[in-house]
Amino acid sequence: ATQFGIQSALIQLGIHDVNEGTSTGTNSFSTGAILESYSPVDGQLIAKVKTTSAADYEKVMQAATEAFQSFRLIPAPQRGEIVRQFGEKLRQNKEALGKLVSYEMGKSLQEGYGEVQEMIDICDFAVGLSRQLHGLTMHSERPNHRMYEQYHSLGVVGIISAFNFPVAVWSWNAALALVCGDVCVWKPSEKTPLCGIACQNILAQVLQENKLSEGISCLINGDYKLGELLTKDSRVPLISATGSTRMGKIVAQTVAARLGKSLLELGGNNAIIVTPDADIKMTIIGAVFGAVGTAGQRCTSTRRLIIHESVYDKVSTALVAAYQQLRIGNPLDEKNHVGPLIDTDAVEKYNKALEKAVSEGAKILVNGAVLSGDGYESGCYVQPAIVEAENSFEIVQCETFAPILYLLKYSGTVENAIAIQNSVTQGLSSAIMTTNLREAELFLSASGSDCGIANVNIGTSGAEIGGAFGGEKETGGGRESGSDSWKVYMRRQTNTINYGSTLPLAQGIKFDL
Ligand code: UN1
Repeated sequence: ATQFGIQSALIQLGIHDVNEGTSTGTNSFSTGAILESYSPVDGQLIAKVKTTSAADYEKVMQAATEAFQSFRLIPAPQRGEIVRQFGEKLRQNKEALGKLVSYEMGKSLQEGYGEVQEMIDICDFAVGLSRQLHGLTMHSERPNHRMYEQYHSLGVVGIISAFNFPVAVWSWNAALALVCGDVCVWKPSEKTPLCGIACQNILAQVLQENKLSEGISCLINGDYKLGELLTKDSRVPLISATGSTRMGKIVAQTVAARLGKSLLELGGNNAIIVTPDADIKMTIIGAVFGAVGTAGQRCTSTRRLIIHESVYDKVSTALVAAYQQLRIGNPLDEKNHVGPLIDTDAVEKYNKALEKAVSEGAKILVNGAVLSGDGYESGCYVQPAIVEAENSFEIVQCETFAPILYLLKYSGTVENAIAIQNSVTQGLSSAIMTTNLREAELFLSASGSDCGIANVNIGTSGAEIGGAFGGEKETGGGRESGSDSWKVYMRRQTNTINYGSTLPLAQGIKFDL
């Protein structure tokens, strides 16, 4: 940890009591059991964290609900000013926070910085939005009536985030929720609690400087039981959860049972269709980054390549050659392309998936392996694998959070490829590589990709914050980040005003007394 400036990054981010247990948030409602955070980079203990007990949770929720009463009264553009200042602080802390993301989660340093850049971008977006929380006005069917709608703050937003984007996904939710006048309670993944503490410390500074209550943004650390408290809590009108489909189904049912709202961003099984007219060079770059970037641990990672038989050999040969160039190792060292998986459980799942693929009849084109020896002591580094498979294999239908790329062959027209692409339970991201306008437009049409994200001549991962992010089917249907995703963080009210001196009824109903 002394290498690559991690120690000074931790200090800059306010993570001091590494041995006693760093508090969860500066409001210190954290008296629960100690959680240890180990780095998948070198297997070292980074710091200990004091988790949130059930009693602490109650205090946090009281602080949040109380803070909401006044925060919702602050004009939206002034709330935007708070988010602007938060974006400024993120710019100042980009290097330290990016390093911590890389060290605690294991993604490459460039991707760690990229994640903080996504946070800065969403802050900028939210600042503009704070003056554009528009409703519509409608023409009333009654004389001397005016009708319009307005958006009001919703309340406490519960945010449950995953280890793979330990800071950005929270910020997509928090930046929008804050300009919308909501307060947030965030439960980060128990695999990346320090990233949560670092973000909380940065935002808490901004709140303090503006003499605002820290209840506006709260952090809770702990395991799924803490998540359960949050999802069952009727004081939380919206739960935004990112993670596995298994988790999402539990969250959705729990929140629905109390008729709360949920915003779900769950698993993907993302494919790139490679047509006979594809630009092969672009295809290889997009596919390799999509499959091995973040060690295959993005929701948007490329899992399947659906390649036309006429270009199959050319593409697979080029891919195998590209995989030979990959450097696997310490992600803080910028010469490496691929870092570790998050933990040894993930390594186990990677091994099991490869075994299952072989047992179903797959042919391995680039061997998977768990790396050992110098620099690989954490046991979390694996060799990205390429596997020739059939879409019908059970393992191809599942999302394995690891760098395993399945090559599938199609023949005939692009409709056949689209049918293969859509025949999985997930519906997050998709792409087509083609220079043929007809194929590209068909892919984006009503009979094309069934995913929330559909790209042309771009891979499946690396979306910008300006668009709505999310997907269909078992991906959960939620939309976060750009476009009009903000609407889910507010409650809509329809207002009709009669400025006449009679009371005409809608639908022409007569009711005379
Ligand atoms: C995720 O994996 O949960 O499009 C989010 C991307 C990133 C976000 C991924 N901007 O890959």
